[in-house]
Amino acid sequence: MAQDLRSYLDLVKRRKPGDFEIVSKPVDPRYEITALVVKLEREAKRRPVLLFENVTGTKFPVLTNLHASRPRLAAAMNAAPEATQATYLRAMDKPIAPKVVAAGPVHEVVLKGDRVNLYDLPQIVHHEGDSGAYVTAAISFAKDPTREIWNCAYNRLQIKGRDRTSIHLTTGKHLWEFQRIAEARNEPLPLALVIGVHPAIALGALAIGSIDEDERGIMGGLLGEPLELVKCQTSDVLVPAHAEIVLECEILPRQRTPEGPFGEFTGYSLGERQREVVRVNAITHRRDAIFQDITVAHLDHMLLSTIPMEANLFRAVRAMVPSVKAVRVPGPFTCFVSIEQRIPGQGKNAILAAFGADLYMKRVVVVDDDVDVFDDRQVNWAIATRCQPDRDLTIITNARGSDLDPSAREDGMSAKWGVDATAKPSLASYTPRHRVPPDVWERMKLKDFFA
Ligand SMILES: Cc1cc2nc3c(=O)[nH]c(=O)nc-3n(C[C@H](O)[C@H](O)[C@H](O)COP(=O)(O)O)c2cc1C
Ligand SMILES: [Mn+2]
Repeated sequence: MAQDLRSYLDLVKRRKPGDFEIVSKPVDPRYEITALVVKLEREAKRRPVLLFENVTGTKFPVLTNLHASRPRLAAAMNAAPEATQATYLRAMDKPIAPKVVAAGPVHEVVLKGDRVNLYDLPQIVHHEGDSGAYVTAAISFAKDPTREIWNCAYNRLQIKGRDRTSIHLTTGKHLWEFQRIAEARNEPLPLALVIGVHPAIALGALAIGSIDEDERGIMGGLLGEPLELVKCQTSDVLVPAHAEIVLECEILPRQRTPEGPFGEFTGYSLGERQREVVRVNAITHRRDAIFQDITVAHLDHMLLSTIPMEANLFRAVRAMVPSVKAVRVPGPFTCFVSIEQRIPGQGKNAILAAFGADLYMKRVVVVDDDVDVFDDRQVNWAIATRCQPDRDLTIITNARGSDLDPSAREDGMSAKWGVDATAKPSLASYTPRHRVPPDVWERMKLKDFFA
């Protein structure tokens, strides 16, 4: 499978021409791109990939909304939409190690020293109140300072100077761990921030699991072949050879800078925080590079991250409750799990497994397998009719959660609640649901009564 963004864009155009819109009219990167994405979604019920050719203040075209459709993400993994989760799980189970190649188009243009200028990039401001221009589609590639373990993640960058950005590292996540190890030795942490990739690479970057799991192998698993990497020009960090743009960077030890306000994926803005500082030592890119943006908190962002989250949660719950049927992440910090409960207590165990598998999880609702977790009404019905809160609610206090939860009393500290909405002691012995007798259901044909 081709590993570059452009081949994937060609695929999108071939699959469904209306799924790709080129905007050649000039647009202001301050709010106008986000406005068009959100208006298309809300008013026209459309979520095409958008390529803005003429963005004020930059020569780079801006691509956004790439990930805003599940069938498009499935196509990126060469999967049918209904096989999305199974395909992702297979890539987690059977990762394909990356391979280093001698050269790649990402090095067609190399800018070092005085030629590094982040202000040449599109200065995109997404929402009212944002403190400045942000890069929202950068994937970090970094190595544990003590061993050969690599990590990838999305980390937002606020542009702070010609060669400076802030970086948001979620407390307790893997890149944060690497940075803390480097900082304890008073060393910078080399990393690369990669912008503009095939969405299989984007989905792989968001894999959640042990710090020892290499996201680059999952990217390979999704691509069906080893991810091709080239060495950076100013460090030993390895980056996708076919990427559009790479920022070769270091996170500086013992430095912090104010970051935000920024409209987060939660739909809120938490105001200014102190964040780690990135120095950019080189920018490399394709000759006619495309700059990629992700519209924070909208479908482009949320669909992309839920596929890897749901796969990881499914894997974790299955390790504890083999008869798990489905997992859905319907919104921030929340998941719904359905299980075929064979013995009492498995609902509670599913809750524990989900909390153990994902730092962000704050509310886990477990239902029986006759409830469709993709239908909010059914989940609410199960909570209302199968749950006694004094018996079925589990509250965990003072745990780590997302540092972007506005309800937290202290950044990143959170209580968590599990709701066991399975029928007790078992679905089979529970008060029956009513229905029309099956023979009558079969016999009554709509066409015999209505035109
Ligand atoms: C568009 C987008 C932006 C994100 N921004 C950040 C960010 O700024 N900081 C962060 O810690 N995680 C961010 N995330 C989430 C992480 O990438 C995700 O939790 C990832 O799994 C973390 O990697 P790790 O599990 O290897 O630690 C973002 C995700 C997406 C899809
Ligand atoms: Mn990781």
